[in-house]
Amino acid sequence: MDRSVDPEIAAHHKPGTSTTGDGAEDSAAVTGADGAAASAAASAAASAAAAIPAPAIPAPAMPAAGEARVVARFEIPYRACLDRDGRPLGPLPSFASDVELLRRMYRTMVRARTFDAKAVNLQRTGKLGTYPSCLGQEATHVGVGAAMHPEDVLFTVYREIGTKFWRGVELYSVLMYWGGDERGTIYTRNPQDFPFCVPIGSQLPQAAGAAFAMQIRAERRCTLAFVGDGGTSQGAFYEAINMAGAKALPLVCVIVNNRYAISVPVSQQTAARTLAQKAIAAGIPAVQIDGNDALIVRQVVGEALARARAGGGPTIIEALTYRLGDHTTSDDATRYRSREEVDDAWRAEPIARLRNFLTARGAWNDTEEEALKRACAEEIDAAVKQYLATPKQSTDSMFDYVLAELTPALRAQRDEARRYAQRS
Ligand SMILES: Cc1ncc(C[n+]2csc(CCOP(=O)(O)OP(=O)(O)O)c2C)c(N)n1
Ligand SMILES: [Mg+2]
Repeated sequence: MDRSVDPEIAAHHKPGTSTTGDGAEDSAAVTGADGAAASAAASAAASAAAAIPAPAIPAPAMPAAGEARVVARFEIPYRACLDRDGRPLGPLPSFASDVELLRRMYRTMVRARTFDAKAVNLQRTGKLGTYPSCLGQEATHVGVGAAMHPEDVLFTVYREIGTKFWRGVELYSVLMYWGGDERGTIYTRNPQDFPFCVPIGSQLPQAAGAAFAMQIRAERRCTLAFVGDGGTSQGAFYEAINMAGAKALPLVCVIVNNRYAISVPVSQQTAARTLAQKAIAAGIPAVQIDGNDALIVRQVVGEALARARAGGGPTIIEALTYRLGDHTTSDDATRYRSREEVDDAWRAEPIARLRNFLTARGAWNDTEEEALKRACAEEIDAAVKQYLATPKQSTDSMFDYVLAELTPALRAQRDEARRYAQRS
């Protein structure tokens, strides 16, 4: 990296520091281990360093011969508001007295779950393409939505319909997308948000780029990016969080640890005890939370976004949840996990938990539950009708928006697609 030409870095460094440090100790540390290389590098960088000095590298005090001295320690806090039955674990955040907010969160979680079941049925009857269920993850998804500001930018993976619904994406659009129609990525109420992202991890460098743009433009808004537990093994994850840490970008990354990447459990994915700790190498604050507790999700994501908005840089939040359904409609999870494990996960599921909490406070009742279920069913039926009645896009649309002029190979593919479409 050429620090001499990067105004961002220049802005972050104090004037008056030098490549060899402020004091004798620093100087020894920089030139001591590899003196020749260090001084060659120092002289090569001398003119640049004169203009934009690099920061001093603090030298650790020398340990006694053969002994180790701890130079840094890290901790990953865990946070939750409610127990499995929806009982408060202690004093609640102030927004918990906003009953209307909590009722809206609950309604959106139920709406997402009802839609989810319908989408799986549509796929089973050949009316939808492959579909990834969000069953069991609704608190993480809706809690994030409730913490974001409308002007923030959202990058999801493929499951987070609860966040999308909260931000105004229509049920119809989600059906169109999973029906294979790109018009399902047109979000009229939140056009700055990105569509679902299927290539694992690839949304993260884009999210870091969007956050960088916000920083350069001095906008007071943030980027929020989801990633799965499996996604944190991708190089793109590390590259993105490294940049976010180095540049103090307004990026909040929520790792949805649903315990599986298709059939691979987290224990086979990584030797790390938490996924949150991956943030430490990037110099980013990290926290692990109960992702089935909508209150703590709303709280911790809200705090992280507020800090990012105020210029405090990124945060990584690992939300512990469980994928109660199959990976997608192309999967059969009974082949790789036990009935007992899934039954136990059902006892910690997020919707009953929030309903218990609201009911105990007199903020929800059975009549409202019935009315909500009816309203969801009607709304979903209307969206399905609209989706099924939408005329299919021409196969040309796959080619029309890729290049201004098609290459001969793409022209041949377009013509083949036309012939295929006429046959089917
Ligand atoms: C780059 C890339 N490699 C592989 C795949 C195939 N694939 C689809 S989903 C998935 C697992 C992702 O697991 P995780 O990140 O935990 O997300 P989850 O599905 O559990 O929400 C894989 C490997 C892909 N979509 N993209
Ligand atoms: Mg996963």
